[in-house]
Amino acid sequence: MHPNPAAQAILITMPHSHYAEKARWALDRLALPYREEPHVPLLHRFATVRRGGRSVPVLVHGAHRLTDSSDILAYADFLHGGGELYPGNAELKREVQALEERFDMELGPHARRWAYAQLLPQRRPLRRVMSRGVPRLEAILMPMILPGVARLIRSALRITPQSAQSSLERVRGLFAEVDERLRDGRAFLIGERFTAADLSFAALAGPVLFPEGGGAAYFTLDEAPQSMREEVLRLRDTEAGRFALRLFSQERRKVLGDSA
Ligand SMILES: N[C@@H](CCC(=O)N[C@@H](CS)C(=O)NCC(=O)O)C(=O)O
Repeated sequence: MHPNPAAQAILITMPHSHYAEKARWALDRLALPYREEPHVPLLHRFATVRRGGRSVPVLVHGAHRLTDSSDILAYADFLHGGGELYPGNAELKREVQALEERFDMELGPHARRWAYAQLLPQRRPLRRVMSRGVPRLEAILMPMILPGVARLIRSALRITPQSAQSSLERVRGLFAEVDERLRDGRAFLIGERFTAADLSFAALAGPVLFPEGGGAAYFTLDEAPQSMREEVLRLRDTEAGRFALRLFSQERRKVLGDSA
């Protein structure tokens, strides 16, 4: 079925989800018109399951349902005419996809686990970020369901002090790998241009960097516990951290003209 580019897309999200930010960044950059439909955790399932998904983000576009952030990036790139987020050169494209997958499988989950371990006890800011822009009824229900949501997140992500610490080590390791890659002074992770690899790294590092300029709802640094703040500042002060923050400030609001 051929996509109907005129139909307005719907992006189902949770306000604080870094995978949702990954998709949002791609849609914004490639100028695909969409309406965002944010939900609080748990209640998001009513919106995702009936669209054939489970987690957020889900993109609904005409008859199309994209239930994974990487599929959304590939789809948006295709609609835009191709070659923007994924290079035309097959070898480079494979490298970009491999890095994107690595960040999806490792950086996303480990950054999230460590961040939740620090932030789940901070109920007031947690409630604020998780309910930004959600339907009114969900915002009203949020204080009642938040304790259960926090328990569910802890058990689903197997959060313990030990697992959180080992996730932090994994994040530091990934940052060190990105530091190494950037050591030759390159401006982007692969090739000469911004690609899905750069976008994925920056978006999925969001929970450990608290970047400004993106579309995800985050705590302010002041609201985080002291030990987390110190670690965030350390990560920001690496090559990889500076690189991600630069992408947020220089690339996040860039909108590419339609190539069609
Ligand atoms: N592979 C998925 C992962 C998305 C993901 O883990 N989303 C989280 C939020 S950051 C989620 O929706 N978790 C709740 C659930 O799975 O129902 C993607 O890239 O879209």
